[in-house]
Amino acid sequence: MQRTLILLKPDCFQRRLIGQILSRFENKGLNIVAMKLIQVTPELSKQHYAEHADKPFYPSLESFITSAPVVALALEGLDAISVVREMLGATNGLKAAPGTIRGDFSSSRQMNLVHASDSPESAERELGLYFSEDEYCVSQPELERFMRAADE
Ligand code: 3AN
Repeated sequence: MQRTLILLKPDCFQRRLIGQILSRFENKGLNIVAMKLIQVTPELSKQHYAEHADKPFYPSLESFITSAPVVALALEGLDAISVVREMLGATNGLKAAPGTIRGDFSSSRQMNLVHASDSPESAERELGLYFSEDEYCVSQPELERFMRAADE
């Protein structure tokens, strides 16, 4: 089992797409194990986007991610990190395949609706930025036995 950090970004909040995007993760069989609505601060943005903090586009990225609330959530599931990245599609909504979340809802590189961790190392680091251990609610969903076999 893996955990991954998801952010439903300000464009998702403003466009009232949070319910629809959450449904796609629920429908896939991923479990929500932590979730909250927060305002990202400039400090948190710099930590989250540490790899981009020196790039010319960073000021625009920070201004966007701090412009409205985001929903931060932790999803758990088998191969959750790569499964969610596949569900999102390419970073640029114009290039994301139809059927992916960005392919279906975004026409932008910046306003691409959802962030998801891209590796186990990123997931561990990013989950630590948004959640403390006592914020996780782990339970065995009743439907689990209809979502996958016991030995999968
Ligand atoms: P992903 O969200 O698919 O993990 P990242 O981490 O490469 O993509 O990029 C995060 C955000 O940084 C993008 N959503 C976009 O807003 C911005 N970004 C990334 N690369 C560029 C670029 N070359 N020019 C402008 N903005 C960029």
